[in-house]
Amino acid sequence: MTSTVNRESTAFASALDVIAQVEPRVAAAIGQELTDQRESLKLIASENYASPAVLLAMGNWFSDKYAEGTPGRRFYAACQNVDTVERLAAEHARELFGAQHAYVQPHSGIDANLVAFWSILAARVETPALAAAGVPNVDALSDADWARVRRALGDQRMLGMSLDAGGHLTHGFRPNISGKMFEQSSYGTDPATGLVDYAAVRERAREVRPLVLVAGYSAYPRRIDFAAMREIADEVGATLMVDMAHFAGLVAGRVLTGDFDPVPHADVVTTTTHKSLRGPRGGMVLCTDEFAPFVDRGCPMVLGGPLPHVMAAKAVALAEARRPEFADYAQQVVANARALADGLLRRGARLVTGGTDNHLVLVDVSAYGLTGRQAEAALLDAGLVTNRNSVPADPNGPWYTSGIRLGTPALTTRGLREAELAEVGDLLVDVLAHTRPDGDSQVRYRVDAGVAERVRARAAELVGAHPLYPEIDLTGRG
Ligand code: DSN
Repeated sequence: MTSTVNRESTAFASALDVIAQVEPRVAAAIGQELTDQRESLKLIASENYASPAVLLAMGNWFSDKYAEGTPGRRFYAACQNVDTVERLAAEHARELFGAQHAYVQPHSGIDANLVAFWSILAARVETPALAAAGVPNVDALSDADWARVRRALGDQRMLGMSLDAGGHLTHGFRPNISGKMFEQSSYGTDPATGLVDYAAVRERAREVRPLVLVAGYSAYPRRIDFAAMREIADEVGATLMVDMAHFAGLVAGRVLTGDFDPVPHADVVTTTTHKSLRGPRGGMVLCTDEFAPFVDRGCPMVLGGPLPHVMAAKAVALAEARRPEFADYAQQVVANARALADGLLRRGARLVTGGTDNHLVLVDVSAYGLTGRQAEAALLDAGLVTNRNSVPADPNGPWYTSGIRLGTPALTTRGLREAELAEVGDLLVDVLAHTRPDGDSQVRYRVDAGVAERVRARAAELVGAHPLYPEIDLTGRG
């Protein structure tokens, strides 16, 4: 055992002992979560495993600080150390992504998108209205002018990828506040290929003339041409916003470059920090200088007080992502996703778009007579953790769905490689091909118990060969 092993084991074991003195059931649940994560074969495309340094950066007294405002301009006293970590996180983000400005306070992807939407409204609707009225801020507007500005703010359009094509709820859909802020229109994918058809997006943008054109996805297994999206946005006078929550790690690791890197092309880029970027659970906004003053007002405009302990962890994660080994990781994530897709295709699985060129794969399980909900549950019985997802033109809607979304960021962090991911493809098909709906239920199913047992055992061997957090040994803890 090296001294690093001793240090990290000691840190986590001591933390659990301290927690157990107050509420042992919480300490036990935290310990059990490590055991469960170690034992499961996780294919959830939006999850990962943050490093011990990232995890430890969150468990401290930064949690006790209020820090509304931005570094150097706080509404609370004694924020000098929060300023240090927020500045560090923003600096790492700017350097890593080549962005003009970074705002690291959002607590999640939804929050980051809300900051982006309000910033775009503020920059492109409110500010021109103030200039036209000849006043410096909204407080100086007459009641009649303010009523006009509010109507203008509420009268804007957003164009984003449809949900069943892989778009995200926060891109203007009604169950999310964005769908109540904007009149939403969407673009889909080509029914024959499943790919984004940029000519069709242009056509749609010409019809809709949106204030905001959104590019980005949570279930599209291909790259997006952001240079093409920029051209479309420019043609119709839209602001281009990219939600790179899913693929931020691939941008950071220089797998997505040139036309496929959103940062040089978009006005505003949002992301989470915990998916392929492998940081703490949180969000972030990158933007051009034009939007920076508006983005920096995210708290208190739409965000609650910043979480300084999470900003500290973001700084650590972004520092990690600037290391050369993170680029190797990002390359491997994509190589593993290709191997997984190839393994599935060899066994005759039907994949949306026929494959992948990012970190995720979308399997259409209607080919096995299953809903996504049945497939997800049967795979879980066999020790394979996935999540159901709509496919384009999904007849089963967003709850039952017809798809299973798979991703490789987590398994790649564990160290699995192409041959193992190809075998995971085999295991997935073994289970799906031996699962049947129970009657006409969209929920109940029957899975061949022998197959599920065999797959579970093999899945355990595969992850057992790549221990999760090998540097953390909690055995013998009090
Ligand atoms: N929940 C995330 C995902 O799974 O893709 C996106 O919000």
